[in-house]
Amino acid sequence: MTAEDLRKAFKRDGYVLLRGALSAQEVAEIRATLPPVYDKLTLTPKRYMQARECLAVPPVYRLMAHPKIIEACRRILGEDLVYVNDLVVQRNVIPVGDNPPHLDCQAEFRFNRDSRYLVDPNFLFAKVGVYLQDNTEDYAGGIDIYPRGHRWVGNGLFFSYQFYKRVLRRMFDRGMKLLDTKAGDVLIFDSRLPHRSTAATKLGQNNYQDSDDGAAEVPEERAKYVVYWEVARQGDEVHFVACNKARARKEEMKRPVGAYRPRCSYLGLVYPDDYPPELVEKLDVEGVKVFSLTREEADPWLAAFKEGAGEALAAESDGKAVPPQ
Ligand SMILES: O=C(O)CCC(=O)C(=O)O
Repeated sequence: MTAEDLRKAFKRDGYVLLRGALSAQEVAEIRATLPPVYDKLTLTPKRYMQARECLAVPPVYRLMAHPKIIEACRRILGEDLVYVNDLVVQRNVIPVGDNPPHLDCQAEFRFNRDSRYLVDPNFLFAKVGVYLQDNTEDYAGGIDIYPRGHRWVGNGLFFSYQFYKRVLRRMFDRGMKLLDTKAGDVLIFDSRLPHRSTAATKLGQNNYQDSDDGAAEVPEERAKYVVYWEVARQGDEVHFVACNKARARKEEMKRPVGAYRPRCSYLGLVYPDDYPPELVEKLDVEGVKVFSLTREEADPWLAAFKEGAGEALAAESDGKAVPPQ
């Protein structure tokens, strides 16, 4: 597909699926690396490896510099690419029971004072997902989407969070379709595309997304591993970051030390200093930038991540985002 075709497909469908972007060998190598790393994680729940831990695992962080992924991102988003290193590996994030769809940008309606950028036809912000197993109905392995649902936001009809909750989410719920991803596929999807984790018919009711209960029900060879991070046209990342700061203050500061704090984890990382030199070099060659706070700005987030010393940050705000400086 030409760059023009890929960009058109992304705009029309809200996503682009790169079939077989990773070889079977690449998938096997990453999958083999993950269980011992997860075993050593002290954070709970053990379903999420956060940005800081991901940067210690070469087969994981090297994905950000994967030539096929960068090439596709560039074709879709243009030359001025920026990554937001909200890098995470999710393990067995498989819901049971109520499983409403969500949009990755939905919190921006609540936390950002002005969310009109979301209806700008040129706004480009997406998530990259690398799937390390097939998406099946028994143990799941990927996501369901509402095809072309991103247009509900993009055309201005999604004007409030309340409207989303009361009307649109119900409509999306009825039209969700399993996306038939295979191990090694990479999905690049618009932050406005409705999606949810695919449910698994083999798992019982004690498999909760936000705890470790039930994870043992999934045999390791069928374990669901997905690597995600964000990518934007340079400049369009600022809104996501502003929202993340507000969410971290409001939601993550209340969690105990050692709990899941993905936003504090990546906000506390300074690029390029805190990154593996091998990754920095590759991204430099490819011309991919990485969003980062300065050391001075990042340190309080690092402290909040490591020591739970987030009181000062939490007190700074009532949870409402301010426009980024
Ligand atoms: O289960 C998955 O892979 C998707 C999780 C999800 O919806 C998200 O991270 O936004």
